This record gives sequence, C-alpha cells and structure tokens, in this order.
Amino acid sequence: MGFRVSKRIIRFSALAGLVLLWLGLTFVKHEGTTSVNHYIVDSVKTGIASVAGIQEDKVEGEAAKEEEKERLDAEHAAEQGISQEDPMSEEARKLLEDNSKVRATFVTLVRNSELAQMSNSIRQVEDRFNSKFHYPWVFLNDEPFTEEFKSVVKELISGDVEFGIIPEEHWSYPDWINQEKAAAAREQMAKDNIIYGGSESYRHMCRYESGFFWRHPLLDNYDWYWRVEPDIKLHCDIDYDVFQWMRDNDKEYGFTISIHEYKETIPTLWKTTKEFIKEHPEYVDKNNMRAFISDDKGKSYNLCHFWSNFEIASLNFWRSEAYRAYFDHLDHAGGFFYERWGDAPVHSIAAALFLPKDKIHYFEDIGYFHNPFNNCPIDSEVYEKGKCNCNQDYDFTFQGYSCGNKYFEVNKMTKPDGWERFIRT
Ligand SMILES: Nc1nc2c(ncn2[C@@H]2O[C@H](COP(=O)(O)OP(=O)(O)O)[C@@H](O)[C@H]2O)c(=O)[nH]1
Ligand SMILES: [Mg+2]
Repeated sequence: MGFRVSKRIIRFSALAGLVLLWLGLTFVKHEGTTSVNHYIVDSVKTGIASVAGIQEDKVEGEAAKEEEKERLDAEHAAEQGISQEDPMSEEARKLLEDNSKVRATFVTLVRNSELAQMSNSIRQVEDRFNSKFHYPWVFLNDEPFTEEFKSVVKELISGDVEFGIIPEEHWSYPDWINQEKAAAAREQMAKDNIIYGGSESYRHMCRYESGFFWRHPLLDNYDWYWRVEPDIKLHCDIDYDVFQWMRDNDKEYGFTISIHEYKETIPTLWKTTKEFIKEHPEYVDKNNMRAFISDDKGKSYNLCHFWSNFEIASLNFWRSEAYRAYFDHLDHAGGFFYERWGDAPVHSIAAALFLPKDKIHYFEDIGYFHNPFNNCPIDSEVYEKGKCNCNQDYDFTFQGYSCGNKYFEVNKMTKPDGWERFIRT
C-alpha cells in the first residue's frame, strides 16, 4: 500500500514537473520560435503523455488529426489572405497594454495646513473618477509634508502617492529681481485692495505653477496631469479615462471654467507678451486661438483666461521650447514679483497663441466647483448621464464675468439649450 502511494506521488511529481517545463518552453517558443524549441516542446508533450499513462499511439493519432486540421485551416486562411501569425504571448500583450496606458498623474501643490480641504477634494475625485482608474497622485510643497498629511491622503487615494519638496531655486527670488522694489509693490497693491496684492507666498506660488511644477523630477515619468486644488467639488460622474481621451483626441489643454482676470494684477503682461512674440513669431501657431484672448487682433488683452485651478493637460506643452522661452522672457521682466501675474493668464495666453485651437478642450461634462464658481452642465442629457448633483442655475459658463460665451463664439460651437437665461447675471 505504502509503495503504491509513493509510486503515485512520484508519477504525479514527474507529471507536474513536465507540465511546468512545457509551460516554460511554450513561453520561450513565443519569445522566438525556433525548430529546436518545437522539437523540445514536442518531446515534452510526449513525455507528459507517457507519464500520465496515455497510450502513445492515441496521442500520435490525435496529434496527426490536429496537424491535419491546422494545415487545412492555414490553407483556407492563405486562400482568404488572412495572416497566420503566432498568437501574441501574454507577456507581449501585457507590454503592449503598459505602453498604451497613458502616463498620467494628479498633481497638487498644497500646504500641510490644508489637509482637511485637500481630503475633501480627494474624496470628490476618487468618488467621481479615480476609484475606476487608480491614477497616481503627486503632492508638492515648499516645506516637508508632515507624517499626518502623508498618511491621511494615502488612505484616501486608490493609486500610488508621492510627495515632493520644491527645490529652493524654484521658490525664491532670482538674482535679477530687486527685492525692495518687489516689497514696495506688494505694499502698494495691498493698500489698493488688490486680491492677494500684499502676499509674497502667493507670488512664489504663481511663478512656480507657471514655470516650474512641470520640471519637478516626480513628474518626469508622466506626459499628462490633472491639477487639483484643496476644497474643490466634482459634480458629475466621469466614467471614461479623461487622460486617454485627451491623448486619443489629440488635445493638449483641457479646462472647465474660463473667466476675466483682474487687470490690476497684470498691467504689463500683454506688453511683455507682445515683445516676446515680436522676437519669436515662429512660436505662434497659425491656427491659434488668439481671438479668445484679444478682441482687437492682438493689440490688447481682453483678460480672458482658463481658470487654472483645474487643468487636465499635457506636461509636454510646458516642456516645449516655445513655452520655456516664453516663461523665461516673462520671468526676466519681473512681473511675477513687481506686479502679481497669475499662472492662469500665463498658461492661457501661451495655450491660446502657441497651440492650434483644436488642441484646447472645454470639458462641459466635468461638473466642477472652486470657490466661488461652478461648471454645472446645463445640457440635461449631459447632466443626467453624469448623475450630476449641482444646481444648473448656478452654472458660470454663460454668465457675464465668464469667458465661456466668447469661447463658444470664437470656436463656432453650438451653445446648449437655455444658455440665454444667463446673459444678464
Ligand atoms: N505649499 C504651498 N502651497 C501653496 C501656497 N500658497 C498656495 N498654495 C497652493 O496653491 C494653490 C493655489 O492657492 P489658493 O490659495 O487655492 O489660491 P486661489 O485658488 O487663487 O485662491 C492651492 O493648491 C494651494 O494649496 C504656499 O505658500 N505653499
Ligand atoms: Mg484655490
């Protein structure tokens, strides 16, 4: 009895070993098919059959039948002009899938003190989108993140999470800036009640978001990003992969809300931009969207910009020669410190001038709130499809201070039913 059991075990082990070997060789075969591999695989098949106690001639008979069937199939396929390549191996399929997966991440610049507000935003993004896609998230800060901040946000996010510190040279005064002049400008702007006019850190933040976040090494592995700020809301389900959508539809810059800038924050931004374009006309795309940012063919800026607290965009656009040169030009002019240039008009002017207009996309289906404005789909089909929970009467798109109407006009887009009711608000 004991003998019979151990014989069975030996037989089983040998069978298992050969099956494993066969699987291994099948993989080798897919990696690079050679006749030697075929030979070994066939030998192993025979081995398995004999250990399993299967009649050799039965196997041979079946193999012959199989071979004949394969030959007839191949003949038939050749007649039909169908190629008979080896089916793709699992490994190759996986590699292909990885390569086609969009290299994208959420990115957030945030202070430790904003943990509660940030948690609100993450819940919104996870519930409405990322619990289905699990994209990673990069957090950036001019100070080290606290352990509490790190552990709370990690719990909330379904993708990988990374934390980066901003290098000092990206969050400080370049040597050509006169810091006394900058301090005097802040004092004056605070007196004039200009929003964030007296804030030094806000200026570093705007300069960083304009010229540096996309240079952070933690973003090197990505082509796309979605910028998320603390305390935002997403009003609707997003059931498709927005990054893949951007890539497959050849878009580079996506927004939800557009608005007019406070002109006191950017007195010389347009003049400085025009100097740059004069020096570098080659960077201006011939199918640009200049009409969105200027009502007089470029003479003056109409203050329209995409609200950059939300952006789904290509990092490679900011990395381009045109944008780098534009940022350098602005940075040397000093307006991030002597005035209070925002990253929103800077990004928007660049996108409107250097990109062909069909690479910019308005996400009407992404219901979004950043204090105090909403993008809430007024098209009822879009609203219902997204299971939105916002009040359509509060949509900002066609209100007076928005630039949504201009965007639709410039791009000859059909406005959703009922847009007129917002005209006077
Ligand atoms: N780490 C860090 N983040 C900042 C600082 N100032 C602003 N931010 C972040 O930059 C973004 C814009 O700032 P926010 O206060 O929301 O400006 P607003 O949206 O223009 O009112 C937000 O994600 C903030 O968390 C700062 O001094 N340090
Ligand atoms: Mg904000």
